[in-house]
Amino acid sequence: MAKIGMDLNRFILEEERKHKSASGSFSLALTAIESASKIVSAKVSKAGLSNILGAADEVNISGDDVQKLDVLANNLMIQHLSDSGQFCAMASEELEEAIFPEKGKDGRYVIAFDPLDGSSNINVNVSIGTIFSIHKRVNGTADDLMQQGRKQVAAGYVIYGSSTMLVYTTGNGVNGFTLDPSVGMYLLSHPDMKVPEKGKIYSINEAYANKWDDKLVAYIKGYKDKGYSLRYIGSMVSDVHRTLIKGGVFAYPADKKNPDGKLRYLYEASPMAFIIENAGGASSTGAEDTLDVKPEELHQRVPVFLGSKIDVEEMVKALK
Ligand code: AHM
Ligand code: MG
Repeated sequence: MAKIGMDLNRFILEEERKHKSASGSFSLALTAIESASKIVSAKVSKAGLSNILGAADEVNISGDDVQKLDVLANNLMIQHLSDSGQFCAMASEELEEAIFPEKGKDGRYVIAFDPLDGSSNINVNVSIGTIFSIHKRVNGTADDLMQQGRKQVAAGYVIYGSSTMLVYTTGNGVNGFTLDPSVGMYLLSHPDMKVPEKGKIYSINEAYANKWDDKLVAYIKGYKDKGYSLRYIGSMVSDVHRTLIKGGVFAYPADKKNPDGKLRYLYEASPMAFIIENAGGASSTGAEDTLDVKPEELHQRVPVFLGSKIDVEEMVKALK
């Protein structure tokens, strides 16, 4: 097992060496995400100062407003991913259509990402994150983004929290790296992460209970009777990160107003499911394993239930 404190770049290279046929292309793809996320992290940590700095520092000469952080994160991701030349197609929560970077014409991968998930939390200083999902190129069209979650070659997130962490999997265990801001390096802090088989926390926006179906209302009441705690940040990366470490269930179900829930498949539900399942947990839409969904639209929504294997399986069974 890799040693605690190992630098992410070395970790990526050592992983690459395990695959005899690796060309280095995949490592370059991951490194592009790493560099973009470091810049986003620096910007997020100064978010509270943007009004102050904006006047002197960040308003451009034509007098345009300081760029909103989610737009900035999106631009940074696009720039770094495009420059890497490894991606032939990209989809972002911020863009209606897929984009095809000129430099990535022969890129071997496609990527979907949410540059700054939970961005409504920026103003209240709550942790937010970047989520990404990588698949292999098939024929170089936007259809390559419409692959089942199970076919991901990598998925991960960066959480901009009390510290910045990058957590990712290539389908062979989940590893977490903490950014040491003094040296600007991600260091292995959470090797081989595992979701506890069962937890004591449920995480759902209970304010929508009057739009849920009766089975869900009854099931959540059961958690209270069993002594579970409720934790809901309203920032998926933070809620999933806590679920990965402490166990329990994170859910964003369908309700009477949103028959498919709120969260998007390509860059929210699918990568998080890949991470959680690779850490020994479970993930479901209520109807099937999240990783079996074959998406049909770029911004398709799906209901989400994920977390500890026993908790998720019991919940999904009870809701059927
Ligand atoms: P966003 O992509 O517009 O930021 O919305 C996604 C966020 C998730 O991070 C979070 O799980 C969810 O919205 C919270 O929604 P709600 O406020 O309805 O509970
Ligand atoms: Mg989002």
